[in-house]
Parts: sequence; C-alpha cells; structure tokens
Amino acid sequence: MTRWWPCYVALGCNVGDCAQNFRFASNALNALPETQPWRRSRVFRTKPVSDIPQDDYLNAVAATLTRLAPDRLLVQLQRIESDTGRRRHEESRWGPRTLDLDLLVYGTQQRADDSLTLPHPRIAERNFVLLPLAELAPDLVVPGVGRVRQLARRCSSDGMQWFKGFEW
Ligand code: A4P
Ligand code: MG
Repeated sequence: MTRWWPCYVALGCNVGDCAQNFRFASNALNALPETQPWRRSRVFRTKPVSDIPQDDYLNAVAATLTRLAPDRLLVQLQRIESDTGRRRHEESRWGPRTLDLDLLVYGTQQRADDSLTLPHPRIAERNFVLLPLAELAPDLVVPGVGRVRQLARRCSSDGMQWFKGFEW
C-alpha cells in the first residue's frame, strides 16, 4: 500500500473574484481522490513580484497528506486552475492569473524535470509563500533548502497584508 506523503501547495490570484477563486480551489482540493482534508493558512493581500504591471494578489498556502503521485497531483492542480478560467498558453510568465497552484514541497522529493521541479525553486525568496507556509509548518524542512521557521525569520513582510474578513 502506498504511504501518505505530506505536501504543500501555494495559491495565488490577481484576476477576477479572487476570494471566490480561493474558495473554489479549496473545495476542489478537498474533493481530490486519495487525499486528506487540506489545512489552510490565512490569506494575504500582496504586492505583485513582476516586471509586468498588474493588480495586487491574494496568496495563501494549503497542506495535506496525499497518496497521489506528484505528477498526478500536478495534473489535478492544473485542472483546477483551468476550471477558474485560467488559460496558461495565452499568458506571459509572472503575468496576471485567475489562479496559480504551485506544488511547493512533496515529502522528501528533490527533482528538476521539464514538467515538475521539487521543491518549488523560488520558495526561499518569496515572502508571500514562506510566511503562510510558516503558519502551517514552521518545523518543516524544505529538502535541500532549510527549515521553514528559519527561512521565514529571514524574510520581511513588506508588501503583505492579512486579508482580514476572508473566510475559506
Ligand atoms: N512546474 C515545474 N515545477 C512546478 C511546481 N513545483 N509546481 C511547471 C507547479 N508547476 C511547476 O507554471 C509553469 C510550468 O511550471 C508548469 O507548466 C509546470 O509544469 P505556471 O504556473 O504556468 O507558471 P508561473 O506561475 O508563471 O511560473 P512559476 O515559475 O510558478 O512562477 P511563480 O514563482 O509562481 O511566480 N507576486 C505575488 N505577490 N503573488 C504571486 O502569487 N506569482 C508569480 C508567479 C509572480 N509574482 C507574484 C505571484
Ligand atoms: Mg505557478
């Protein structure tokens, strides 16, 4: 029997009704097969990190235990993105999007294929990923990168505001 692996997903949105898209994503994540109910961080409003002018984002992180293999999970994440109307082929890198679901960490896996890099390569440099991740898993060791508590201590919360009043 395959074992359960801890995994962490970052959510981002800056197009359309982002609160609605986050709730949609949360329900869709909870409906995935072979996957336990997801824990979710607070939601933050964040300044875009991009050379392309665009609106502020909502960002959060969700965590679960899953038996879905990482590639199958990625396919599901991309399907949920598409279901919110995201058309990734028509977008530019780091451009605006209705929903971005990045697989941050999957168990102890470290890999860099065309389709999937684990852990996500920019975890350590993104406060909008690290600070919500630290709410859920301060003691997590991101393989090859370091312990979340320590990584989060080094990053500032500039450009991030708690999106108060949001209910998942
Ligand atoms: N891919 C490889 N590894 C992964 C992974 N671990 N998780 C591949 C998810 N996908 C992974 O993804 C492009 C390709 O990466 C996919 O086909 C998949 O096979 P994408 O989501 O279409 O592209 P992206 O999101 O534009 O690129 P990337 O590299 O994920 O960028 P980031 O780091 O997510 O940056 N500013 C704020 N404030 N908040 C944000 O959420 N997000 C971005 C996107 C930029 N600025 C932002 C935010
Ligand atoms: Mg992405």
